[in-house]
Amino acid sequence: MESDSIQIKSVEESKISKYIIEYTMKDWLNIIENDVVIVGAGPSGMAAAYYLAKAGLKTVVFERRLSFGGGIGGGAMLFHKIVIESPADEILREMGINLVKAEEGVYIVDTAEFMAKLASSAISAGAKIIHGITVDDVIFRENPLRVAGVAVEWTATQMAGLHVDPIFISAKAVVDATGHDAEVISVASRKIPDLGIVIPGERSAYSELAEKLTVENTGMVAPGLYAAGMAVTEVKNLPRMGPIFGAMVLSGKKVAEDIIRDLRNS
Ligand code: 48H
Ligand code: FE2
Repeated sequence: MESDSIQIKSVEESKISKYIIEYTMKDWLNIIENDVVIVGAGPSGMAAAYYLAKAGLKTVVFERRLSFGGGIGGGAMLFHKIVIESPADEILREMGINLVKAEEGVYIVDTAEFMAKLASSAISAGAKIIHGITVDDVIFRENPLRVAGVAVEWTATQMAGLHVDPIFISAKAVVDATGHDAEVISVASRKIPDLGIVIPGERSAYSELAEKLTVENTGMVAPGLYAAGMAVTEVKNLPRMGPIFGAMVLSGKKVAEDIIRDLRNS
């Protein structure tokens, strides 16, 4: 089966395997210690990753699924448009995302473009995004009491229901950007009661109030542990807002600014 038209360099199977294992392990050895670990590659997590990496902080994002965007892809009831309100449009413009003006300060965005360019912006800024990994616990330290990293496991291992111990990843700051369930803060609240985290859960929809409150309440929930995006509404008993995503990227930006400030001061 020879063809003279296309010349593709041939690589042996064993060499392909060797390269994949070698270069994957190089990355894993590099991401064992970080400035910031972000859990979840949804809109808040990726916006946070973009600003943290842009500020020169070593940032890794662990995402359970094999995709980017979290709830963006589902839009509202699977419709492929979402609504963005000012001043979040400035963040999207910075990432080259097209906005269609519906009225003053209100813009419409395509979900596919939003997901792709958010991820591309975070990666180009220097953030590492690793798919197929579930964060199922945190690491903590005493004197002073603080969260110092996360425990990670293959999502596939969890889905198979196998008992496999995780590996540990250290970070100066951990961001829970897991969305409505605030999974990382929940586990820290349950397993480290001394942190004093109480999770009252989110409220029903009140869009006009929800976005402002979510952004304002974004930030540290315990030393070393931060909330962004819908995790904030869950932890602070705030109303949900429905399929408007401005607050998610503004929350990601705010958590990044808080962490940059806190790490500089520590
Ligand atoms: C690894 C995990 C884990 C884990 C979850 O849900 P998301 O899109 O989160 P946000 O907060 O950035 O955005 C919320 C938005 O999508 C939304 O739901 C809105 C605005 N709702 C308003 C309303 O009224 O309903 O993304 C979270 C990501 C997902 O990709 C998950 O797969 C991932 O985090 N994830 N990854 N380890 N333990 N838990
Ligand atoms: Fe939602």
